[in-house]
Order: sequence, then structure tokens, then C-alpha cells
Amino acid sequence: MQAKVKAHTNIALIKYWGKRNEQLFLPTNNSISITLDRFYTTTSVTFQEGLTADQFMLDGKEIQGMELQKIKTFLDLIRNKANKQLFAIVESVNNVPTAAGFASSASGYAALAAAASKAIGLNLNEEELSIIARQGSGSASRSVYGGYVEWQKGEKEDGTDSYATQIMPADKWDLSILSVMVEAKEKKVLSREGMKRTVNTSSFYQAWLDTIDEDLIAARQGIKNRDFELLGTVLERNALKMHATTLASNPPFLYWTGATVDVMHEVEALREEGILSYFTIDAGPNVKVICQPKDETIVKERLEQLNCVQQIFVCHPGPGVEYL
Ligand code: 2P0
Repeated sequence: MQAKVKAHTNIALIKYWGKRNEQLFLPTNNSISITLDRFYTTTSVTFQEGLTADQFMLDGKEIQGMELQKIKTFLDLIRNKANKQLFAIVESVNNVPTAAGFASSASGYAALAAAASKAIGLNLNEEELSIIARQGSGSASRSVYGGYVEWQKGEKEDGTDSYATQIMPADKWDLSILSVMVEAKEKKVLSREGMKRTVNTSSFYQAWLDTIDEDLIAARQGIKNRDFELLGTVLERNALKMHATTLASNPPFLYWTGATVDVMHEVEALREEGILSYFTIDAGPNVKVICQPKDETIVKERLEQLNCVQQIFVCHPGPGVEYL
């Protein structure tokens, strides 16, 4: 009763920013992402007779307290689905630079969902797996698949139609995603708390909801037609809109620093010179810059010249969950 899985992080092009049901992780809107090749979590799960509690090892260290409780609650979903009440040993290794603004929750819960469900003997298809992963962390629903992915918000209140599907595999369109690390400080408002405050108080949140469909339509079309300018324009606009909702929250909050804005301006300058590149920003100060592989070297060089840039990690579209 053992399985080992590797799952990759993803970067949202159209953001998941708000839940309609916090317990089931049901989002207010669909989101679209690219699964990345370079950053991943490897997790092995062993269900065993005779254990008296779940055990969780992360990067070689035994984890207790709240983090262990979260894993236990998540494993309960899988135990209940399989109707088997056995405890597990979970061993995870993160290859994710969390300081660079990548959350390990997407790859972490996608890997855990796949490894635990296989180990316990559930034979889930990708949609069922996505539904389980979603209940660990919303963005994990997308990391089940490789390449270009859309998480359907679903209509039902029980969450059975809220899962991700693949728009296009990774090998159909290569793009360069440069993760530009400007600062390694802890973020002030965690994304879970930030999206909650936004939903509850932002005077711009209705505008976010009113315009999400047009962004989704443009992003899907940009991906399917491999129209980089169309995709880039909409992903940048969508990220700025997400951050505008935080500014109109009560109390308001801003994830950017001066360095974030410097990178944004450099991306704009590159575009004015005819080098197409676009930025997106998640719940922190770091920036992801997306360009075509032919421009990867020049974009990286130009961004490295900025004093505020500490490090740049270059990623490309990558695979979904892999059973090892
Ligand atoms: C996203 N983010 O679509 C958005 C954009 C951050 C900004 O998904 O509460 O860790 O675990 O469902 O998935 C980060 O939030 O939140 C996130 P939970 P999650 O990638």
C-alpha cells in the first residue's frame, strides 16, 4: 500500500482569486495556468496496519502541529472515499523556491492526492484526482495536468463539478516563464487570507467577476491559436486587475514593492523595443515574466541588469502528475 508521485507547480495566467465555499475550496471564477517543468514536489505515501497516527516528513524533517493536522484532514478525505481507516507515513521533498514566490501547496497537494489515492487502492481518473487535490489547496487542482490547464469553477455546491481539465499539452507550445526574484521576505497577507478579505470587502470585486469571462475567452483563444500577443496582453491585464481588487479592499493591501514596479516597467520598456514580454504577479512581490523562447536570453539579460533583481529562474511548460 505504497505509492510515490512527482507533481509540478503552476503559474496562473488568469487568476483564482476568491472562494464561494471555503471548506470545499470552491472558487468564484475559472482560472487558467501553465504547469512548470522546473519546480516540483515528490511525495511517497505508505498506508500501514499497526500505525497509531499519521506521520509527515517534509524535506527530511518530522512535522507536527498545524501542518500535520492539515495533512491528516486531507488524508481523511481519501480514507473516507476508500472506506479504509489506516494511518499513513507521508514523505515529501519540495524542489520549489518558496522565497521566489512559488507556493509549494499546488505541487504538494497534487502529489499527495495522487500518491495517497493510489496507495490506498483508489483508481481515480484525472478529474476525480483534481477534485481531491483541490480540497488541499485550490491551485493544486490544476497541477494534476501538464501544459495549459483550466480549473472549472463548477456550478454545484457539493464541488463535484469543480475540477481542472487540460486545454493543451506542454509540447504543443513552448514559452519561457522567468521567475524574477526581487525580495526573499515573508509575504504580509497570505493568499488565503487575502482572497477572503477581497471577496468580503473589495469594492472592485464585482468588477473582477463581471469581466472574468472576457479574460478567460481571450486566454483560451490565445493558447489554442498560439497567439502570444493576445495571451500576453490578457494575462498581464488580469494580474493587474487582481491586484486592483486588493487595493480596494478594507483594510486595503498591496503585494508589490518598489522592485516589483521596476520589473514591470522594464517589461514595458522591452515591449516598446519590440521584444514581446508580459508580467504576472501572485500574492507577493516577485514577478513572473513570460516571453517567447527566442527572446529568453535577451529578456533575462535585461532583467538581470536591474539592481533590485536578486535571481531569475527560467521555466517552461511541464508535465502533470507522474507516478514513480
Ligand atoms: C492562482 N493564487 O490562481 C492564485 C493567484 C495566488 C494568486 O492560487 O486557499 O494556495 O489553498 O486554495 O491555491 C494561491 O492560493 O489558495 C493562488 P488555497 P492557493 O494561482
